[in-house]
Amino acid sequence: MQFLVIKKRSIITALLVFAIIVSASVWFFSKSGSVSVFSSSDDKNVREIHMVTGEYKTKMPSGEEVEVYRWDPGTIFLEKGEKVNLKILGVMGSEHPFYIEGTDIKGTVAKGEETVVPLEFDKKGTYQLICDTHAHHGEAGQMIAYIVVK
Ligand SMILES: [Cu+2]
Repeated sequence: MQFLVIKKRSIITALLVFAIIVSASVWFFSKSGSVSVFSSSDDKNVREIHMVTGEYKTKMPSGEEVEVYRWDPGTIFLEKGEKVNLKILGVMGSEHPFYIEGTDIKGTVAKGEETVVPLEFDKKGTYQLICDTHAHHGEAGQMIAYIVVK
């Protein structure tokens, strides 16, 4: 009898501990689940592509100084209908006002700042990300990145 009582108590204790662990973990997982839903339900479906503004500078055999700016990477690939946040960090050059050919997308990348460009294309093709500053100056190189939508 004595033995049984102890056993019952320990069963009850074990059940209580079990119930506490279960409810704690349910609370924890539902909470962590809702946190990720609130903070990044979209982010999970939105891929990030990071880009920087770079610069090449050299002296040609003629002695002429040549300086070109570029988006780096110079080519990025997207699936048709895919959502991507293109995050461009301004590193070289003070300002790069840009547009994406064939879209309404335009903006500016400033030195030391990150510009986030949400992308989603419903047509396949190659879209040019063009920096307005360097496109028309007849400089050695235009500042163009290619967005390839497959
Ligand atoms: Cu530029």
